[in-house]
Amino acid sequence: MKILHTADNHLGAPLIGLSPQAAKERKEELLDTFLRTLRFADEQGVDAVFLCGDLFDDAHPSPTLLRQVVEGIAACRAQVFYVTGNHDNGVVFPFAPDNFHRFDKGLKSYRLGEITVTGADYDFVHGGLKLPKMDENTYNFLLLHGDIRQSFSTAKGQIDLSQVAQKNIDYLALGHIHDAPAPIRLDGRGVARYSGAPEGHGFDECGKKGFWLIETGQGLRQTFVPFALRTYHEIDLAVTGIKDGHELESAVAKAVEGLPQTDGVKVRLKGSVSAEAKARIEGLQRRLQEAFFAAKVVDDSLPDIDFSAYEKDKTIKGQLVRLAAQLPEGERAQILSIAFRALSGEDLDV
Ligand SMILES: [Mn+2]
Repeated sequence: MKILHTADNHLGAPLIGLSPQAAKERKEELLDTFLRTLRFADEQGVDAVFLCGDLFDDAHPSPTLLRQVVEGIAACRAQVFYVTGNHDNGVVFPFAPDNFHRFDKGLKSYRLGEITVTGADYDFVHGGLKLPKMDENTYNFLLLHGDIRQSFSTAKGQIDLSQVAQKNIDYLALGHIHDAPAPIRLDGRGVARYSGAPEGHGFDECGKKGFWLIETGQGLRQTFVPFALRTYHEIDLAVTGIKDGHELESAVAKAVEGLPQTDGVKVRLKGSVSAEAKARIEGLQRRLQEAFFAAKVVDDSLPDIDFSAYEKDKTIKGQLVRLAAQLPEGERAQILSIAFRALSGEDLDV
């Protein structure tokens, strides 16, 4: 059997940080990716689709959006299982197609061939979650939206690892974390996985996005399927030694070379750079924004100051430079930069 695990689609999200035009476009893309996912499931002969919460960005999606989602589900041949998340908890569907199975506040299980699908909506996810031991002779899937933790917590949305271990779970399909980090081992039998958001929602969600395709057989074969229409990229750029704005511009151009212009790019400047080059950053960001779907330059660089010129000064700056001589090289420039900026009356946020 084949199973598709997705979550955190956040349909209808306002996508703050993008221009109104780009936000509108991106909003349509999130829905498009969800509907494409259902069509992909059919093409691949998927038997069950898991929607693990935050399908919508809030519990009151527009009637049009709801209708498009329900129609997409109804047209899909797979059985579709849905648990709510912290964003869409309490959402009301206009009608439920025959292949749509929504979990409510108590635990509920469905048997589908050799798999058992158990789940509960977000209201039920908390430290008190009590799971029965599942039938060891089927593949057991559990669907929840929340944050899995090693330590016990009674907070809502938090799942304590000991609540889900030793229950014969093969795969705990999670939503909530928008990255898809490595699986978390539950016990000798099963794993927990976040699917991650299928599309990045902004510069804090960089890298490959998609969903998991799972196949039963000798155990569970799990394949990540990159599926996003656009990717947000984060690039660290070492700027030490760059003398002027022109050089900085070439370095940035080289760093983003080859990236699709339909993607988003965030360039983070690191190291120390001349004041002249720093003055060009705003213009640089504007040009990147024209070239890419979205762009941002984050300036984490320090001003390039020749501290040795102060070594003999009978000033506070001179004294600081002499004191800092015993610090390791990397730290010295950083600490002195902060101290010099403070001395020139800048408000510092360190
Ligand atoms: Mn989410």
